Amino acid sequence: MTADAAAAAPVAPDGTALRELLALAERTAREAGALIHDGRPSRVEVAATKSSPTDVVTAMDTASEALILERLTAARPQDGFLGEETGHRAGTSGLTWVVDPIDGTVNYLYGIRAYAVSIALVLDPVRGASEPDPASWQPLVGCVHDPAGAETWTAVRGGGAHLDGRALHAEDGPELAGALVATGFGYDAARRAEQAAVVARLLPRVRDLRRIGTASLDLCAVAAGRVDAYYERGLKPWDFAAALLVATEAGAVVTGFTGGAPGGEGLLAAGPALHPEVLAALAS
Ligand code: LIP
Repeated sequence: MTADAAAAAPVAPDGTALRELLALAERTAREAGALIHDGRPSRVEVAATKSSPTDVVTAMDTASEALILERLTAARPQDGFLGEETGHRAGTSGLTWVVDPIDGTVNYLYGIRAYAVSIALVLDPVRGASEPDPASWQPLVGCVHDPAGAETWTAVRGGGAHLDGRALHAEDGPELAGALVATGFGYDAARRAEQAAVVARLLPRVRDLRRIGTASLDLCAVAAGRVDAYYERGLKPWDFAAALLVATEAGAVVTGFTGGAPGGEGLLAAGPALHPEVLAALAS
């Protein structure tokens, strides 16, 4: 690497090259992906439920997060950790790993081959003992590993997004009537009724809808042009932390439903030309 390139290479506040941190995230995601994919029993049992009887946890969710936590804290004990199954533990570096050990748990439970391991590292400008907030954090590196599809999505802040090493460039997007739009639904019955009403209004106005069941893969699909847009309300930070960076580094626009920062109240990702049309359609 030339001196100019080294000088331009993005680094974390502690001076670590972001590409080195991405390599750690990817290595760990691949190992966890092999655990859940190769070790998937013929009949997956529900180990527990969370927000509702359909919001399930399997033993593999727990095992995957334990492996990821062990690898990341062994390599970087100074960083914070926020995982879907074990919650938040503060660090001292101002950096936090945000982890979904199996995104698409219901797909995994049923044997539907659309689930992923999602690992992101975010800079928390607030820097404190509290959980990092998607409204203020800065994702630095992200890795979404799809073990069933044998695809790995990666991104570095300011360094672009890649699918299996190939650069990703999100398209501008078609007009609304020609758009293939992905979405997802919550685990709460009342919220699902609201979300069904939105679908009923949107479906006649677009090409078609897709419900893949894995937010991280939905966002990566926008980055790769496999869908034209993706929206969902009720996501958790670990669902989108890594794939949000993949989508934005590929050139997609990712906001909330009122145009601000994306988060649990709403996330919309689309190409730059299509994004305002979908935003307006959701607002109406
Ligand atoms: C899932 C998301 C999906 C959403 C599901 C669930 P999980 O995450 O990836 O987009 O529609 O309700 O939240 O629970 O499988 O990690």
